[in-house]
Amino acid sequence: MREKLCTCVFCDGGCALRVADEDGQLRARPADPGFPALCSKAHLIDEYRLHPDRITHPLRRVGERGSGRWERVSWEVALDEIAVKLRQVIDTWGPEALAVSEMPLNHGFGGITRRLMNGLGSPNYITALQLCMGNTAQVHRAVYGGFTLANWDVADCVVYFGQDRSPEKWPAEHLRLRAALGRGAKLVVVDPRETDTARLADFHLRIRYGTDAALVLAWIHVIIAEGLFDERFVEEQCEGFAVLADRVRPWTPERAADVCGVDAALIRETARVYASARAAVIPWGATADMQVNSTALIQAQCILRAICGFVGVSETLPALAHGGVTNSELAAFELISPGQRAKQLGADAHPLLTFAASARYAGVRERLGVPYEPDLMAMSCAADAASVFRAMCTGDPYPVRAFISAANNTVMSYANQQGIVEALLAQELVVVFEHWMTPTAQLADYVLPGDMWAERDVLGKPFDVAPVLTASSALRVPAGECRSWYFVVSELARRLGAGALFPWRDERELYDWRLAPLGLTFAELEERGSCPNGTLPARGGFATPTGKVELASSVLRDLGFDPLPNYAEPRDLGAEAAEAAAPASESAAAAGDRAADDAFADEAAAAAPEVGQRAGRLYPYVIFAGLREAANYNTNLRQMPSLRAREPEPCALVNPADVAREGLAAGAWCAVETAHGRVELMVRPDEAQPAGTLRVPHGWWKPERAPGLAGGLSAANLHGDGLLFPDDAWNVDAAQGLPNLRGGIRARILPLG
Ligand SMILES: Nc1nc2c(c(=O)[nH]1)N[C@H]1C(S)=C(S)[C@@H](COP(=O)(O)OP(=O)(O)OC[C@H]3O[C@@H](n4cnc5c(=O)[nH]c(N)nc54)[C@H](O)[C@@H]3O)O[C@H]1N2
Ligand SMILES: Nc1nc2c(c(=O)[nH]1)N[C@H]1C(S)=C(S)[C@@H](COP(=O)(O)OP(=O)(O)OC[C@H]3O[C@@H](n4cnc5c(=O)[nH]c(N)nc54)[C@H](O)[C@@H]3O)O[C@H]1N2
Ligand code: SF4
Ligand SMILES: [Mo]
Repeated sequence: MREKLCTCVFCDGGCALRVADEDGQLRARPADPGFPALCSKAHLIDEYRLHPDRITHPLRRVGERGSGRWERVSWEVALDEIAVKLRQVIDTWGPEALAVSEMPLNHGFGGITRRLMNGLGSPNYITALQLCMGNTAQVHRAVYGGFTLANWDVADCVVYFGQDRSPEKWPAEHLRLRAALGRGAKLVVVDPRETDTARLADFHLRIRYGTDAALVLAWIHVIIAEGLFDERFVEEQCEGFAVLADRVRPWTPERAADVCGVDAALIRETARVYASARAAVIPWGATADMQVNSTALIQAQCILRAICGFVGVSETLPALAHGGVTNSELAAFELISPGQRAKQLGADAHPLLTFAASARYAGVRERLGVPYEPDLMAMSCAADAASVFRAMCTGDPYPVRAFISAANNTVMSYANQQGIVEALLAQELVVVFEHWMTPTAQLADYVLPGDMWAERDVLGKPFDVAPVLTASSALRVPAGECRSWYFVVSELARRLGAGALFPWRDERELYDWRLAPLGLTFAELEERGSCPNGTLPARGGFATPTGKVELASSVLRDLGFDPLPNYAEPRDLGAEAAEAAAPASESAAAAGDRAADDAFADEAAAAAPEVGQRAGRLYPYVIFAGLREAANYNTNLRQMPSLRAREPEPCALVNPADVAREGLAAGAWCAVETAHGRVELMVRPDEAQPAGTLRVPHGWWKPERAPGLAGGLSAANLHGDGLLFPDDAWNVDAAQGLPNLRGGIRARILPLG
């Protein structure tokens, strides 16, 4: 095999690699020697491919769903039977009774799943990407008409909300951050934890979990009050400045200091640092995505960039792609009828990511001559996940009876894991496209074996906003009978009478068709590695309904929401109800225990005075899910021996003062309980974790444990962070419908014998 260029997707870092086969060993190097972004996981291609647990042929369930027993079937049999059942469901309940959750980054194909669903008439598409960047893109769109990206090459001030980058966690951005700091850029980190990244910061604001929106409102207050904004940009390009100024007037640094637990003088100083930078950036980060105030926070960040004049300077607003066929064009949204769009689940209550919001941009498309319906970051036309799971369980407002999970461990990648399990159990058909017998696959009727990134050719980044197209070449043949998602979708389409939607014999033919407008073939792109994509001509103005940067969003207003950002205190109604209902004696006993510990609590508070959290008596700790681990990726990679040795058990990070106060011990097992659920974790004392708060890890299940419901879905029912967080209306961002996993929810921690 000669050296090939490819893109690693062992995580969503998407590092560009140059891989050679040296005596049977694959050797991965950074594609650009001058930019050594790659982590240790990139070298595990064969360990992953040839892992004995990998599913390498189609499986059909034997016995009850979730019993953990399977038989091998041929692709023909599996696809025939799935198509027959899908046809039955669609004919009985309508196409909207089919829901899909997928992660296109993982299987390498954007657009094709939507193309089939649009052709069949189902609007009920969800993805875990909704919780991660996809929703950010929709808020950016409401403010600017597009999704801004930090321009690291010019940045002289970086503001991070919780991002913790390292050589093993998004190395490319870590390198860019290091380079910016090397040039003298200032770093402001807003994070309750003292992370490695926070240690590099000029200013570390140890904010109370879930209160970031209040901080940004105060920054805007200072910037307007002190006249630090870009008057010309505001005057010429923005609309809504007067109402914005009214909104932030009460948000003095003193008020935000009370809410956020950050010193008012520090809030003032950092506002000035940001506004007086030449080229400040607020790079995208997942922390803003999973809060009850997510829309308000992201909107306030967008406003900050705009009024300080950074849009188009350090914050790039890419034009929509048009040339090589984008995912949105491939998805062919014109195929789904208005009547079927209107049935999209959750769009009435939580419209921002749905067809209902997309419709608000029809006039913009006409004005700017956009020839297709942009599905910005694949997230402008999605259903509300919690509403889909509810309809799967209850049939309300109508039945959803068939579910496909494609390259997504659905059970573990939203809130309310218990509800998702119930939703899958209530289906007539569950199909999972996977590498492993994940907790989700354990609840399937058919598990279909997918190829992995080093076994397929991928035409990369044909997003609507991607300025480049990349080719990633297969390094090995697929293990066993593993096949691509294109094979599965096109074969199902053929069996469902929608074969005309997929006239391409295989993915390479599809890529040639997508590249034809650029006069390129996929083979030619493979030689080059990448090429620029075409873009729509700039016609002036922003792609918002008013053509301006909308500081007060007309889209949010028309959808029935506050057009301006505001801050609402995150609540835990479950914990509050439990505390109100607890017998006085129990509360008194709990209070008594704690009174005895008051000296200790004071000490802990003194150790981290700026991060005091507001918590109740039964559930005294504020929790957040996250702080990614170097040795795994979301719910994946825990079956890889070399990685598991580095991170063998799921750990709660607990401040040492709290470890002592709760009678816990390092390395001992504890239970973390919220009013919604319970998990078991190993105690890891951690000075960096503020007193009164707990970090619970994301995505832990144990592939070595017994599969099936009786075995607790390989310990997913023991460790999954989604067990702790409800998806009830009070714990989601109202406009987006997405759950809060970042503060607000409270927990208690108990030693386990
Ligand atoms: N090795 C490895 N790398 C990964 C991943 C992985 O699983 N493994 N996952 C990738 C993915 S999908 C993502 S999205 C990124 C996520 O990476 P990050 O954006 O770094 O997010 P997390 O690691 O979840 O959490 C980071 C910080 O957010 C802080 N935080 C929590 N709640 C709040 C809050 O309310 N406000 C503020 N200001 N801070 C808060 C936490 O204290 C924590 O320090 O990492 C990516 N990189
Ligand atoms: N409860 C909770 N939910 C969350 C988060 C959280 O912190 N807590 N984080 C959110 C975030 S930031 C993100 S990015 C998303 C992540 O959502 P996803 O990226 O969907 O991540 P996983 O849930 O780990 O599911 C990925 C699954 O795809 C499989 N897979 C990987 N590569 C391939 C492939 O090439 N082909 C096939 N067929 N399968 C493949 C893996 O085996 C794994 O089971 O989850 C979000 N959801
Ligand atoms: S950070 Fe590591 S695992 Fe993620 S894409 Fe880059 S090399 Fe692959
Ligand atoms: Mo993510």
